[in-house]
Amino acid sequence: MGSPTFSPTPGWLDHHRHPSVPTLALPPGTVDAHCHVFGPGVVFPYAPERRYTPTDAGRDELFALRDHLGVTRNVVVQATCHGADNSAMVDAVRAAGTRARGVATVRPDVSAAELARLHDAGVRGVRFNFLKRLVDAAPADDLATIAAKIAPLGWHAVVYFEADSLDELEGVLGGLPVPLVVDHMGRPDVTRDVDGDYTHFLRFVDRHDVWVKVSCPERLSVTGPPALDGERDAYRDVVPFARRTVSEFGDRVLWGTDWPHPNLTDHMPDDGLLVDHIVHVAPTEQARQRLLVDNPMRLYWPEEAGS
Ligand code: 0GY
Repeated sequence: MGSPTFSPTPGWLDHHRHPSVPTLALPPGTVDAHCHVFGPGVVFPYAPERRYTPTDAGRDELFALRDHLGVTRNVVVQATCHGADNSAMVDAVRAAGTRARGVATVRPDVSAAELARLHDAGVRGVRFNFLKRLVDAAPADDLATIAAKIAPLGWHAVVYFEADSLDELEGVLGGLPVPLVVDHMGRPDVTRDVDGDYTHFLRFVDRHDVWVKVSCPERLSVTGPPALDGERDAYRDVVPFARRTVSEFGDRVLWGTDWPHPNLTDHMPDDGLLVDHIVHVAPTEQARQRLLVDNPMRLYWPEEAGS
């Protein structure tokens, strides 16, 4: 049988092939704590149950972007298009050596031996995706079972949900025996006032010592990227949300590119611009050191973080 070939979902937007060089010099040791690899499908076939088929974006391209942006390490997060087959992610993490960690997707019947194999490869968390457009079944029932299995390994749960699911999910998420990391600030509606519904999320973060990725301005923004070529100031409407999160929870925030940016429909961000966006979110050197280096090191490389 030949290797499978895949065509991207019609209308799929490809990742930026020539991102700009950021103006911001990232602090040494910067971690991109949210990125993915897609395939290549011929080597790592996409999952039959996937909701989209991306353009291939493999590990070598990810490592090239890492070096181009001045990033030191990556956390490669399993994407739904690969289902619970973690092969592409594990291959990338292994190939990066000490410069990457992984976040896997597993099923509730995952064996201790499989978890040990993933740990050995560099996996430190499991992702639970609650977006109906990305997965068939909401994984709420699986969460407690899987969390009990990963707790002894010192792993955490990464959860992706939309703001209006928070009330429904808090009962499940609040009682887990593992640290909780929320993707993309819990996807707030950034057209609303930052002092409105978003404080509900912030209090949830406070109550349960949640870690927050202040990522994906390009996905949350309504005002969008710069209108003019060469302008570096983008996604202004997201800034109050990200900045407030960084200011209230400076020691539990993480940053990531979300490369290769699946499922965007209106534009593809310039990854160099996403780096420059960080100065608006974390305006001081001290805040950036925590966001980009100290916090992700504590979560993903605690043995090197020193405390
Ligand atoms: C993201 C966002 C998305 C997709 C996935 O695993 C995925 O397919 O996470 C999305 O479509 O919003 O974080 O990459």
